[in-house]
Amino acid sequence: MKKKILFIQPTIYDDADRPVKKRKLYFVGLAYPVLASLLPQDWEAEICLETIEDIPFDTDARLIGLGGMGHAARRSRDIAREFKKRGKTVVMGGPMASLAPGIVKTFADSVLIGDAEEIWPALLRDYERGALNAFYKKEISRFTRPLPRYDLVLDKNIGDFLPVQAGRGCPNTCKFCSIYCIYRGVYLRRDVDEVMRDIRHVKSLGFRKFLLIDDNIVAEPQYLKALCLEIKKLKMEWMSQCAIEIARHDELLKIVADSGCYNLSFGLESIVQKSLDAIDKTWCHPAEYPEILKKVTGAGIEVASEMIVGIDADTKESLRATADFVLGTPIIAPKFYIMTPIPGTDYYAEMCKANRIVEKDIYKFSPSNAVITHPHLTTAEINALYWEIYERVYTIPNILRRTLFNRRFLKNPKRYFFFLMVNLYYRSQIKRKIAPNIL
Ligand code: B12
Repeated sequence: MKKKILFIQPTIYDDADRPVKKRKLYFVGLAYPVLASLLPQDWEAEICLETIEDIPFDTDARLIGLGGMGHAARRSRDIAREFKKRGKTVVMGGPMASLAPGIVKTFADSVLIGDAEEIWPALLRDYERGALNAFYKKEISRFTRPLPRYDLVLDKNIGDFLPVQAGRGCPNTCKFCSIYCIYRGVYLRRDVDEVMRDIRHVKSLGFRKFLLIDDNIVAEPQYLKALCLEIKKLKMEWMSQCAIEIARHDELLKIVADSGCYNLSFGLESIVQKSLDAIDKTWCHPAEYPEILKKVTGAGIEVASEMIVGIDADTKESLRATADFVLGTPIIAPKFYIMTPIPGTDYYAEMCKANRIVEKDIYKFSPSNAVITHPHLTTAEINALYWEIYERVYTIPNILRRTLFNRRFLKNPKRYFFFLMVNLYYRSQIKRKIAPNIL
């Protein structure tokens, strides 16, 4: 009989501490299809997407694989405990395991730190001979991998795109960012041919779209150019996230747009230069943001944004001005997060040292809950300003202006209806005081 592992992509808790459940899950992570592709022949794998599926706690799998992301790691902890009660072996990996392995080890039998590609087989061998170590870590020497096992998620109610990864890590050194604190500025990328193999496979499975889940697809502009010239031939559509740097490369921006990229997410973080400097994002200049956003949307790529509320230089005025700023730009799906020190990041170490963390239970950290002291604002003020910004940015007229009245609407009505649905969904979450997210 084959040995079996059950991978679980956990959901998160809502404010009433209930696991969030949905009918459809748009974003499927790539970790489990990758880990499943690296299993020896005599192993089989099952993936459970908890947001849309019940966890089969009575599984015949003896080994349980769990990931953990940010504050969602609390759900991973609770799932791990349930499986431990049932005598299963729980192995954990992913960003929280990599950043805070000591914490994660308190509820998992074994913790894989960093990338799994080169150490995962050793972990499985140790498990088979009953000699699992507490921690596993091996930096990858060359970024290459077999075709991900997408087949394990195809029968589930997922979005109309699959994840593909070209590169990993980011050369920027923003101290609050989990990716910088895991990869320390190292950027590794796969050969264009190998990435194209995955994208072609996604297309052969009947998908017209894919999500490049890279942390910063413009980390090496020449590489991105070579990749996009190949992607263009497939006549597919794709989206991704990257540094605003992309707007500084006119030719590249055009090539990216021509290759089918229709949406990029930018970490703009703040409109206050001092706030950006305080989080080591000195290379971003808010004064340039309007021009950058105009350029990217002008090239035919819609922009989603991520911004932070409650960095040290923020004031009531600057945060209110942030809402004005967003409303004055073509950003189609703006998102905000309260400044949170993620355990394991340099920012967390700095906040601990300065004794500024007021919430000692890290499982209470969330995107909508201020947990550190601030020079000008109380935590209650930050929380209130957070919802005030969201309320203003997500009024019905503002949503319509961004989506249906978008001047590119007629070019692709289906796309803008999709953005309209995303905006309305975020609005409904805001009304229920849930930090907007498509799980
Ligand atoms: C796609 C994605 C999502 C999707 C899908 C989520 C999912 N559960 O898979 C969506 C949009 C739903 C999402 C949501 C969230 N996300 Co997210 N997401 C990503 C993104 C862009 C790609 C993930 C991915 O597939 N990577 C590719 C795979 C191959 O890499 P990997 O996941 O690192 O896996 C490798 C290793 O880590 C390891 N590994 C991973 N898991 C496991 C498990 C086991 C058992 C083992 C052995 C090894 C292992 O093996 C893999 C191969 O080497 C990452 C950025 C990134 N670079 O990872 C952010 C990221 C992981 N997300 C992040 C966050 C904060 C969140 C949210 C908490 C956001 C929010 N505010 O609500 C939620 C949490 C949702 C949840 N239920 O857990 C942070 C995590 C920070 C942290 N310290 O944990 C990241 C790093 C983004 C960032 N720059 O901050 N996310």
